[in-house]
This record gives sequence, C-alpha cells and structure tokens, in this order.
Amino acid sequence: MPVPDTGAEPPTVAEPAPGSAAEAGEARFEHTIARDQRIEPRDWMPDGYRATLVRQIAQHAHSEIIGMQPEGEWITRAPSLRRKAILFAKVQDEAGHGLYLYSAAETLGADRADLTERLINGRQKYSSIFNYPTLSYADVGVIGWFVDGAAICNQVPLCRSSYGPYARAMVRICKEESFHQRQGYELLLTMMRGSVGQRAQVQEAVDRWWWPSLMMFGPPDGDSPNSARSMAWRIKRHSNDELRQRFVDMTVPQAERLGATLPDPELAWNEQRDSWDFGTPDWTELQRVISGDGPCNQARVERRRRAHEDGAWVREAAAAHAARQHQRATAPMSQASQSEQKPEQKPERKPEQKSQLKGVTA
Ligand code: FAQ
Repeated sequence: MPVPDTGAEPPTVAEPAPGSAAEAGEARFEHTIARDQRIEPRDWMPDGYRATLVRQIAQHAHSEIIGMQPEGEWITRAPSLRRKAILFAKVQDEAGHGLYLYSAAETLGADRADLTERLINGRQKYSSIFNYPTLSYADVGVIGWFVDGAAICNQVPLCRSSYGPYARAMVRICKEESFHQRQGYELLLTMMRGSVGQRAQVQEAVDRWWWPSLMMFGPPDGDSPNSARSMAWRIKRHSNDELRQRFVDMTVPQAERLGATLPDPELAWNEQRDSWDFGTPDWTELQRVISGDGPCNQARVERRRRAHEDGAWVREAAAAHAARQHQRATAPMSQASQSEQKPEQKPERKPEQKSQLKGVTA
C-alpha cells in the first residue's frame, strides 16, 4: 500500500545491518546520515559525533547567555518605554535560547551544571562577538542588524542539522532571531531619520561592529579544523566562508537602503560570482579574542560567574522542591492515602494568641 504523503519528514528508520550490535549501530548511523535523516538521542552514535555536538551546542548556549550582557547593559538606559520593552523581550529571548540549547546538550549526556562550570572557568568558548563593548544606543540596533543577521545566516541551515534535538531547537530560535534582526534594523532606520548626531552615531556603530560580525562565522575554511568532519556528519551544512559570503550579500543592500557605509574599501560587486567581493578580516584579532584577550572577555565571564553564584539559592530551592515532589509522588500508596485522610492538624493556638491576632486584624 502506498504511504500517504503527510508532508512530515520520514521517520529515522535504517536498514538493519548484519554483525555485532556495535557494527549494526554504526551501519545504522551511517545509513541515517547518508539518507539525510535525523539521529535521535536513543540512537547509537560515534563518540566523536557526540563530542562535536556537545562542543558546538555548549558554545552556542554559552554565546546566547553571555550575549545577554552587551545589550542588557542598555535596558535601564533605553530612550523610551517602548524601546525598553522591546529590548527586555529580546534579552529574555536570548536566555530562552540558551536554555533550549543546554537542554539539547543534555540529551547527549552533558550536565548543565558542568557546562556552566566550564564556561566560567574558561574551558569552553563562546562567540567572539560578545567580547566587544556597547558604547551607544545605536549599538543595540547594530547588534540586532549584524549580529542577529549573522546568527540567522549561520543558524537557519542548522535547522536541518543531523541531530534531531539541536535541529528542532534551532527552528524556534531562528524565528525569534528574525524578529530580533528586524527590531535592530527598524531602530537604525528611526535613528537615520533623526538628527545629524543620531546618524553619526549609527555610522560609528556600524564601523565598530562590521569586522567583528564577519568573524562570527569562524576562521577561513583553510584554518577551520572542525568543518570537514562536522559537514560530513551534516551537523554543519555549509562552510564558514560560504556563510560569511551569504551574510555579506544579504547585508550590503540593506546598508544601502539604510544610508550607512560598510567600512570596507574592497567591497565590490562581482558579476562573475554574482556576489560581493570583500576585504579580509583581521584573523589575528579573532584568535586573540577567542583566546580570552578581547576588550571585554574578563568582564563578561566575571559577570557570568557572579550571576551564577548569586543564583545559588534559587537552584537549591528548586532542587529541594523537586525532591519533595518526587518524595510525594513515590511514597507508598498507604502513606499517601493516610496523609490524604488525615490532613495536617493545625496546632491549637493559646487563647492569648487568638486575642493578639484579633487585635492585629481589627
Ligand atoms: N568565536 O573549526 P572551527 C548569536 C572556535 S549566537 C569563538 O571553524 P566550528 C545569537 C571554534 O569553536 C552566536 N570561537 O569550528 C545572539 C573552534 O574551537 P574549538 C553563536 C570561535 O565549530 C545574537 C575553533 O575556533 N553561534 O549570535 C569562533 O566548526 C545577539 C576553530 O573553528 C553559534 O554558536 C567565534 N566566532 O565552527 C545572541 C552557532 N569561530 O571548539 C545574543 C553554532 C570559531 O575547536 C545577541 N556554531 N571559533 O576549541 C557554529 O556554527 C560553529 O561552531 C562556528 C565555528 C561557525 C561558530
């Protein structure tokens, strides 16, 4: 009987393979990847595949969480209630993205507390872009336009990543990034319609953020040790340079429309390639920032460490609550029904306490 076309993706079913269980698992894995289907947490996967995913997803999650800081610094200084509400919502979305991504990493056996420890001890990376300062309100707009724009170019293909939980998390994240990009561009359009000073502020922010935004896509393909393996496993669908080119091609016409100049004298339309030629980012700067020596690395990590320590009581309270819930849910029926029959007795108040209370409520 023909299978009706429901428009849904085909299930991740692979041909059974002969041989040992491990061989069969490996054959199923290869078959699933070759058919461009999804690997799910329950499936066998090579250790390297798991480790690569944990590395990339954790870095991505950390980037969202650290990425709340540069714009978050402007929430109290937003120029109007409307701008404040928009910025608040955006920064909250970023926290949500971090949480989806930590959850996706947990499906691979990673522990969220351990990932956070690795971030604040400098043992795991986060995106270089969040190590630059936000000096004016125009930076909020330029981050939305460039940084979220770069995130969209990089992350829309990740919606088709071979690992199911990561790909599914990316669908929602990308929808929200798209809104973020528009709000940034809309803020800049408003500023460009404003005073000479506001226009200058936009241009100055564009000048500062352009090159670091191009670096978000990672080193050039020839210096990217992880790309080939990640692309063969279909975790990454495009190389760093391909995505960087897409971003440039998308952004140049937007800059023209805005009336801002991208700070690259080598930017030129290339008829043959049907794309924009552009200059070379300063790759030594990227390496410096990645290795912890960017303008704000120390401050960003220190602030994350403080927030983590300040939040210890919330985690302890949540864990205690969960333990109590679990205890109630797993208590033997007899105990549970006894406690249902005998509601907790309130201690009888002494007469003088009653009169004191009366006085209070009168
Ligand atoms: N910054 O071999 P590759 C956002 C590292 S979220 C820091 O090319 P790969 C939303 C790389 O990890 C932004 N480190 O590596 C938002 C590797 O180190 P390792 C984050 C970088 O993984 C907007 C080494 O260099 N997005 O913006 C960077 O194949 C506004 C060699 O590099 C994602 O994480 C860098 N720029 O490709 C939030 C997307 N580039 O681990 C708030 C998912 C490279 O070997 C406000 N990630 N490195 O020690 C990816 O697509 C990839 O991981 C790449 C790097 C493209 C970032």
